[in-house]
This record gives sequence, C-alpha cells and structure tokens, in this order.
Amino acid sequence: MKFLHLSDLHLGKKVEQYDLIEDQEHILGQIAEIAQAEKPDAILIAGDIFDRSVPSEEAVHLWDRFLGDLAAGSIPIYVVPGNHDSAVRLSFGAGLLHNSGLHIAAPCTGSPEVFTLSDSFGEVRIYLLPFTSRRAARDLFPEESDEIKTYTDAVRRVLSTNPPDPAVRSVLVAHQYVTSDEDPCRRCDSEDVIGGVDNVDLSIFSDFDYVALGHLHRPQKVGNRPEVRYCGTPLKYSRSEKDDTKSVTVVTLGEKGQVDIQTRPLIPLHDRREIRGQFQQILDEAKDIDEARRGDYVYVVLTDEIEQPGAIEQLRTCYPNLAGLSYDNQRTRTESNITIPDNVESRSILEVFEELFKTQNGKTFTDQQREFLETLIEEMGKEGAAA
Ligand SMILES: [Mn+2]
Repeated sequence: MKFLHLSDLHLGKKVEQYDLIEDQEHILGQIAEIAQAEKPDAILIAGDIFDRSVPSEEAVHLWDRFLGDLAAGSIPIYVVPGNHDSAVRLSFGAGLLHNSGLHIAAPCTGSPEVFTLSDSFGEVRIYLLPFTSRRAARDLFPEESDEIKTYTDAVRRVLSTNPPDPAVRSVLVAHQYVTSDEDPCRRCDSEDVIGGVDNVDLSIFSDFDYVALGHLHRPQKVGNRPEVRYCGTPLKYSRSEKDDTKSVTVVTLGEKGQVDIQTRPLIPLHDRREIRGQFQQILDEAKDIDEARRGDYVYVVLTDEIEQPGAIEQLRTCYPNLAGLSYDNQRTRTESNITIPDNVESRSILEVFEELFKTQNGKTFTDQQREFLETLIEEMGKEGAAA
C-alpha cells in the first residue's frame, strides 16, 4: 500500500515581508502532479496546513483548489491539524466531506480517529492524532491530570484509548515534536517548536509501522527508526533552510514489517539562497544570470570592507526579491563591545569620537576622515554659538 506523506504547508505564510502564495501555488501543483504519477492509495497530511489559525482568503482558496486537484485523482486524503491550524475551522464540513474521501480529523476528543484500508496483505489502519498539548490532555482527562506531566504522557494517554493492534499494519498521522535520546533532531528557524518542554518520546510509537509526522521542517527520521519520519515543508521557509532539498515522502507498506521509504524532490518557483562576495562583483555577475533565477529569495553577504551606500536599492534592480543584506568583513568579525569611553568630560569630542570609531570598526581614522570630522565639529560649534 502506497502513501504520499506531506506536512507543514503553511499556506498564507510570509517570509521577510514577501507573500509566498504564488510559490505555494506552484509547489502544490507539483505535488498534485507527483500524486498523479505515483497513484498512491492515500495521501497523509500531518498538520500546519495554514500558517495562521485564521488564514487569509488566498490561503483558503489555495487549499480548496489543492484538495480539488487531488480529489480529481480520487485518492483518499487524511488530514490532521497542526499547532498553527485552528482544529475547529480546519474541520468545517468534515462529516460531509468524509463521504468524498477527505478525512479531516476533528479537534482532539481524547481518542484518535481510525480508518481502515486494505490490500492483498490485509488491513492497514490509519490513526489520526490532532496536535495534542499537555494542557489539552489534562482538560480531556481531568481526573488524571496529575499523572499527565509531560507531552509524552499526554500523547501516550490519548493513544491508549484506541491503541494499535501489533498484529495489524498501523499508520499514525501526527503533528508533534518526537525525539529520541540517541540522535538529536535537525532543527531550523521557521519552526514553532519550543523544545525541552514539548518533546514526545519515540518509544511510545513502537506499535506503529509508519508514523507520518509534521512539525519539524526538515525531512528526517527520528532516532533509530526511519519509519518514524518528518517529511518536511514543501518550500524553504527560512534562511537556515537555504541548503536543504525539499521533497515529498513516498511510503510503501508491504506485508507487516516491510516499509519502503523514498522521496521525490520538489523544485520551487523561486529558490531561497545566499550569495557572498564583493558588491561590484555581485552586480556584474547578476547581469548574466538566468531570467528565471532573478526572482529567487536572495540573501546577499557583502565582503567589502567599506559599507556600500545604496546597496539595497541597486541589488533590488537585479534581485527584486532580495531577502536580506549583511556584511562579513573585518568590522563585523571583530567582536565589538561598545562601552562609554572613560573621562568623557575631560576629553575633546574628536578624541571620544575616534575611540568609538575604533571600537566599532577595528581601525583608526584616515587623515581624510579626521579632517572631515574636525570640520564638522567646528561647524557645529559655530552653529551652537550663533543660537
Ligand atoms: Mn510547521
């Protein structure tokens, strides 16, 4: 039985002031194409459909069209809400949609919903666990709230109301921060994970053949279990992901105990990447760049020792989606710890200014700079006297 595993679409997300709706539309189109080519038996979407609990109209529209495209292939879809979603809003109409093959988990009721599929090897049970916090579990089981001390306790408690049968192939779709002591997860900046408080221990999923996870934004397995897996976001949602390759996970279950995991790469409309070098060199190279790459979200790191006035405006003419500009030079590399110089009152403005300049830039004034400042101080003195 074959599944497509997706998560963390974050529809409606903005990164560095740029609206990514067009990029998201493009990538969802690609996912729909992959679904058509792969012909999976089901699509699992592990939370964070939207970036906000009250999504924008554009984001809702995109989700609606994506579901329509997937449904055109008449593939059943299983969705759980993530911590960014409003479980109530996401599950609007879920009862009716159920008959159309779209199964959206209702807000957590203290028991995962279970659906049964089957193939030549027998049954496969799909468990849907909406994002579960410790607090939510305590509210659901008030008489046991003293025993629900951690997120592991919370998820374990909810799963225990409808535990998987170890003899039957079972798949869990969940949106949690699952960790293992042996192997730390690879994290990135676009995630909304606290870490240290919200961890759920890998050990409680031992009876599931595959756990389709969402929450972490990099594709990765958890600990020593490749079949407990984060598929990652379909797009790079932060600078820290600039070197990542985004993908869709394709999981095939054979007979009990046989799990094959593969990925299909996703090619974004605009990449998110970093360019480093001298200002002039970057401008020169931009002239030859492929038109299609101009719209990339580019973080420029200038290595010039002197700050370039108007750099942002000039770079934007080549890269309209400039995502950031910073310097890597002698000044930024010197740990500058700026403090007020001693005996300020007894020293000349020029001396105080020179000390500040040295702390900030790691070098003293040039003759030209000193002369400029002397003239400036003189002018200020005149103005002060005239007032
Ligand atoms: Mn997320």
